[in-house]
Amino acid sequence: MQVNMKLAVLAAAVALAACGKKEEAAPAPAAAPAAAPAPAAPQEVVVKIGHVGPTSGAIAHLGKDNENGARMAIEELNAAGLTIGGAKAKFELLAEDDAADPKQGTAAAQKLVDAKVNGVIGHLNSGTTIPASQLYNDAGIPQISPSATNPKYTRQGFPGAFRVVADDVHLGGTLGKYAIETLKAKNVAVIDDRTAYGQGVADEFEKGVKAAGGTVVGREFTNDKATDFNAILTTLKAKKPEVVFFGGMDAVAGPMLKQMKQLGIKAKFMGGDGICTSELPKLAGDGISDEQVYCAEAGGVEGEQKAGMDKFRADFKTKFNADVQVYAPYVYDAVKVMANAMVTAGSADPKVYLPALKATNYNGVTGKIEFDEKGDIKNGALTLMTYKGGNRTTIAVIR
Ligand code: ABU
Repeated sequence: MQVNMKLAVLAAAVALAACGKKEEAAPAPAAAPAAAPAPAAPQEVVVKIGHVGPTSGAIAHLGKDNENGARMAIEELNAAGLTIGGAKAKFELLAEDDAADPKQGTAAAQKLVDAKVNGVIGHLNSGTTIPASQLYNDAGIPQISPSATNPKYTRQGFPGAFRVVADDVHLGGTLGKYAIETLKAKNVAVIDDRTAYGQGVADEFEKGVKAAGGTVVGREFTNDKATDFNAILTTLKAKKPEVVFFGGMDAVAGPMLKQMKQLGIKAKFMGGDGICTSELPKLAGDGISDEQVYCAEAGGVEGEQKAGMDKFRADFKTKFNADVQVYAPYVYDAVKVMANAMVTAGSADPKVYLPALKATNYNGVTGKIEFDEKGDIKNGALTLMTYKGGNRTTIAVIR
């Protein structure tokens, strides 16, 4: 016990002495803090580009056409080895299907917002593009539509909303004037599918007809999933129109043409860009005859610029074993325009590259792309077309 006590006292004394020594010790000279190494520049920046179109449903052929345009651009961007702000850029495509349905459109948009995409190309339809644009705007994500033509999209005051094609005011108005002044119709009938696009372009067509001195003898509507038009076509037949205009997409226009033939309606058939596809002759079967259908693509090139578009179409056919439907080249250019803005700004951060996107001055396969203060393409073109021998044939490119 005693030994133990002695040891305990000794240990306490040693500990105290050590403490005292510590207190007495002169403070060590402060070592200069080592300079923090500068953060290394990232070797690679991953750029997520969202794309949305209907890759299922009745117009899946158009959604796939658009998506393939995006795919082609992304592959070329990666092959080019671009750098953004000194880092090698790796572009990734996040492709979503909205089935041309407004509700599925906002669900797809939310997925892309949650995935923190750097920008969005799409959607294909006006009816999906407009509600989705609210989500992208709220999230500060720039969006370029390659094909939605309803004017409302760029008239909401969203700073990040852009469009690389002409709108329905231009499209419908020009076609209305063409029906009266060139096709020499006096009486026209109008049908629309009640979508944001179909109803809008039909309204603009009506205005164009009336402004050119024509008469709208009947207006009927259907929907974008309908297959039976006998009732409305029979009503319109009695009014003897020389032209029937349809505001809607090719999947509805095809069967409508067949039924017009079955009912013996000999009128010319007109529509906007939604029917002006490579697929229309297949969808219409024997319901389409040469120079019966007139439509317009909401863009176009002429002169020296045609070579670039022709090469794109040939490359697309080789790569996907499919003809361009309508808007693949516009999607392709939209992706390149967005990437170009990121390279120019040295950042894929939407806040940083948005000013460069607004200031775009880009020569693409679809021609020169510059945006006006709303985000619409400046000096947009239209390509008037008809069908001969089952193929789209260009009549003229007009501005
Ligand atoms: N512009 C024709 C097809 C897309 C849309 O605007 O709904």
